[in-house]
Amino acid sequence: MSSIFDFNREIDIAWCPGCGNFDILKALKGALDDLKIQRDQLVMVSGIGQAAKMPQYINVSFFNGLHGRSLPAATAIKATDPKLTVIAESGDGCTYGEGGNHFLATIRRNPDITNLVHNNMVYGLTKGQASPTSKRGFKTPVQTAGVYLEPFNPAAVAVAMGASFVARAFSGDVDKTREIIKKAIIHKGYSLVDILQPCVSFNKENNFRWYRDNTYYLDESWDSTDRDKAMRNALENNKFSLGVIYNTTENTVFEENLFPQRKESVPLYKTKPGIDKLKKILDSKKV
Ligand SMILES: Cc1ncc(C[n+]2csc(CCOP(=O)(O)OP(=O)(O)O)c2C)c(N)n1
Ligand code: SF4
Repeated sequence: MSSIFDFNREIDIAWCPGCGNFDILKALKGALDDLKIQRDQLVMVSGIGQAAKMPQYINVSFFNGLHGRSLPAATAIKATDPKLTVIAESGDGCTYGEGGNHFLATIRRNPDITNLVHNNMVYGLTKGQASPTSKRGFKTPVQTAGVYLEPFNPAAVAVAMGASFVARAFSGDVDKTREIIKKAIIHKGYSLVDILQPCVSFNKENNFRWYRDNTYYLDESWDSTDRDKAMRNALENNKFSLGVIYNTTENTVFEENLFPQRKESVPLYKTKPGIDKLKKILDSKKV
């Protein structure tokens, strides 16, 4: 199906044939179309990596930041014009490794942005080193005896830090991922969607079959507003749950709490500088 986010010309996509990133691209475009988001209402932001190429394959305005730095840029863009839909999209290494501190700070700030993390449990772009989410024992050309660390648990960290929306998806299920992405975009506040994604070239262990065998969907009766249950669910280490694990609307939204927005609710770049007021303040400090 065509999308307003398609380019009207052939584009060169650098992902390997069979890569899970293609399905995420499909799911995201479908979600944006379903929500009838217009091209001039959306800004995408990414870091560095295979997943971080995503905004370049969608016909939209985007900002490609440094490795791990998509979230502060996305937060600033949203604060500048709160009417925009802002999506930050990157890999597990970029978001939880290089961008780990920004991940924590963004959860605390709770800007109304959507964070899609392509979690392939490996560094794809740099050819297969372990990422923070690589499983214990995962062997790579660098970790030749296998990773000895416990994997980083994004959902548990996000729930523990008080994230307002925490979900997990599997790229192999395009329609279900599309629905989860829609919920994340609609949610007011920071939304994390950790999307399990096979890297067919550099992670032969966590392949499509492995993800199918090691995931299950939360059922209809799941109460995603119960934080204690969400925490226990996120800490489960036998199988990964899929769906919205936790959400709340009780947290203050970052950009709504910014002084200029509270007063005038217009994009920062459109606010008047108030030279008279500034002059008065400066004059009052003169000795
Ligand atoms: C500060 C910094 N450290 C390391 C790198 C090298 N680097 C580029 S991409 C990448 C890994 C990307 O992995 P991930 O975020 O998991 O995305 P994927 O490529 O798997 O989609 C690394 C380590 C860099 N560009 N900048
Ligand atoms: S290296 Fe892995 S993540 Fe990168 S495009 Fe190929 S399959 Fe996808």
